[in-house]
Amino acid sequence: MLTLYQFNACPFCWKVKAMLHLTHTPYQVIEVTPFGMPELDFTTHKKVPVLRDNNEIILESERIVLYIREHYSQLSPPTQQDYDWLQWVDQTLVHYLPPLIHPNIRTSYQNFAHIMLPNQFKPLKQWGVRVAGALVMPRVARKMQAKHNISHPQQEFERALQHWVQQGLKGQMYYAGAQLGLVDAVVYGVLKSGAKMPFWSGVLSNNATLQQWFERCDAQLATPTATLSA
Ligand SMILES: N[C@@H](CCC(=O)N[C@@H](CS)C(=O)NCC(=O)O)C(=O)O
Repeated sequence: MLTLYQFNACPFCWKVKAMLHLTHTPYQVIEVTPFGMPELDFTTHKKVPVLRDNNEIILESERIVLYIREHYSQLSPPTQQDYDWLQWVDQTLVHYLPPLIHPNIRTSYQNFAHIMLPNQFKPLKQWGVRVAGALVMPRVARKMQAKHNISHPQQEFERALQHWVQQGLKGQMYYAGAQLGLVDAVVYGVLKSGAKMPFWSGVLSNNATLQQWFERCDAQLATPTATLSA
């Protein structure tokens, strides 16, 4: 069985999970400990997601998505236009999430309730990790915001999603027409990573077409095909 090494909060990992769900591929999840990532001792790559398929170790979310398509689905290979959207997700869309989730210590602390798995650590450590995360992440998010020239995260995120609706969906049910596909799964997965956070309901209420597409994706992609490994 495939094993996905992940952080529950990681948008790149949600992208991979959406692809596994799209292709109905069973997998097990190992939640990686953020400090030192000891679960990844078998590789020098200290980033999640990592996918293990028997002896094969696949790194980097886009490569993992393409690997799943090739080995675990009947989906056609992506076109150049599909690749452009995958790039857009990694190089544009994903960068809005940290400043939206961690704009300040208070909101970051509240959002950590959705980021951390319940009972991920013993109670005192769970609280300590949440506090430490809420102290560190707003600073990290501000740095990323500056690096990617984001001035108004919410407005720019909503504009990016308008772009997806107008140029990606183009009035269709899904990106490729009537059929849910790889590009939908990748965009949906990244968005799903933030869907429990308060900012997300505001985004959806401003964009009915996005909301309808997201609900259609949810109906098909939210069902896990995973088992949680201890
Ligand atoms: N390009 C990578 C990005 C993955 C990535 O940045 N993962 C973050 C979590 S969202 C991570 O593992 N960070 C740990 C670290 O940098 O120490 C991919 O697409 O897989």
